[in-house]
Amino acid sequence: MSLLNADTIFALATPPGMSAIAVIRISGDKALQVPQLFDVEAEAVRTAKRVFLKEKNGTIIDDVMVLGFAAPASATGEDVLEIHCHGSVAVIDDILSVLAKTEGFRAAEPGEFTRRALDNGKMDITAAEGLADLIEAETAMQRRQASAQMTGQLSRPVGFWREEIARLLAHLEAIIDFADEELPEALRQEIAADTAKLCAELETALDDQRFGEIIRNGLSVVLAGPVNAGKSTLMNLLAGRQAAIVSDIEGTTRDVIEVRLTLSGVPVRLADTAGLRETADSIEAEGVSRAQTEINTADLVLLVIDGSQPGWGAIADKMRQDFHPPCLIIASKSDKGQVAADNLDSNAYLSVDLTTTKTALKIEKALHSYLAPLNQASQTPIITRARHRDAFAAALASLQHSQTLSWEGDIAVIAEDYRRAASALGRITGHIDVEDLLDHIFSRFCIGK
Ligand SMILES: Nc1nc2c(ncn2[C@@H]2O[C@H](COP(=O)(O)OP(=O)(O)O)[C@@H](O)[C@H]2O)c(=O)[nH]1
Ligand SMILES: [Mg+2]
Repeated sequence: MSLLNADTIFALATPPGMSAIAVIRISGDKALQVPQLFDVEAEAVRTAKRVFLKEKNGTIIDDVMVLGFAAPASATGEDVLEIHCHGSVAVIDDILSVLAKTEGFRAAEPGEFTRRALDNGKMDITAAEGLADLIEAETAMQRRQASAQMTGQLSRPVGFWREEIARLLAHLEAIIDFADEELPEALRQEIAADTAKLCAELETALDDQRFGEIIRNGLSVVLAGPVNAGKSTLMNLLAGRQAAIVSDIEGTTRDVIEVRLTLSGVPVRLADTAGLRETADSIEAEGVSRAQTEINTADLVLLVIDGSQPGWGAIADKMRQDFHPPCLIIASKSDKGQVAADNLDSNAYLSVDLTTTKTALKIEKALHSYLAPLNQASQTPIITRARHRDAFAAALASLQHSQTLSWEGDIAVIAEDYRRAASALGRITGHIDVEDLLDHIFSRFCIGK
């Protein structure tokens, strides 16, 4: 236990401000003695007790409920006490200030309860990430993915693969230890086959079209195109509010404006950008450069262009050549008369009148092919962050490298590859050390196996 962990920590667990009930959570060695600080004798382990917390002079602070959990059977693995008081700013302040003045107690740092749960083996890193995502979830899809990760959707397969790699590694180490003996061909084949199977499973997990990251961060959709095309008008239409300034003055939008919305159940981050053009205005030029950065990292670009102007098709076609992500062309101002584009098939773009709210639905429908796969994914993806993806890719690369080596000459290098693969997966859950796993596996080996 570190010195900091020796403190008993406390925090308001509910949002600050006025509310019916507020919960103050306390974790650490002294947590269960807290009622005594308020002149209350209450044994509250695993029972909710109604008590009157009092000031030193005997006046009642509040009529509260206390609920205790004794270590290790608590959320943090330490003694925990919850005080359910009335959600009054004054009551909360009184209780917190008594705690703050007491020796051995201090206010918790952000995330410190979860950190202690992690340190005490109550959860692994993936569960902590899942919990953070759950708290931040704004859509049902994000909530489902977060609870799945919190309850082992990622850590289960990772644990299984890591153990499988360690099992194969144990065989390799045994072979190294008994180097003078003939290498059993059947064992070599079994290890090769099991490794190939593992690689295939890791490849399948990686081949997920980044759905997990997209669900967590929102599908990144960028509105791009020439100035005065209607990008900001479209942004406001989809957002259902005046998020961006709309005007017929060219170069109105300069900074990137982002709104979060849900389209067909899918969380979307929609970014409005400055119109793409050469400009002498240095601030607008910075806006254009920011627009280009947004475009390069987007999942989808909506290229908005004034479809009532002759020649728009050629401009749109030229612009989209520079876009890396998939691009949907939106020809605006159809109310002013849609000019046909010679170079584009009529179903290669969407002709819209952005002055009517009905257009929002039309655009949402047109986005269906991008949104539906996210909505209909048969199972929740297991990778939800770039760090998971990097670790999976590193594990796969090490295993694949091992398969290119010769058993006769390079068995020690092969073993090192397995060790690297296991540590890469271990980084995901925070179980980096392979040796404990090996000890466990070797303990089940009998001599000669
Ligand atoms: N008639 C008509 N005017 C539009 C349409 N879309 C945008 N506008 C107008 O075009 C001008 C430029 O729009 P804005 O959204 O600021 O363009 P941006 O520079 O691409 O962001 C504004 O005066 C809008 O009201 C449309 O579909 N029809
Ligand atoms: Mg604009």
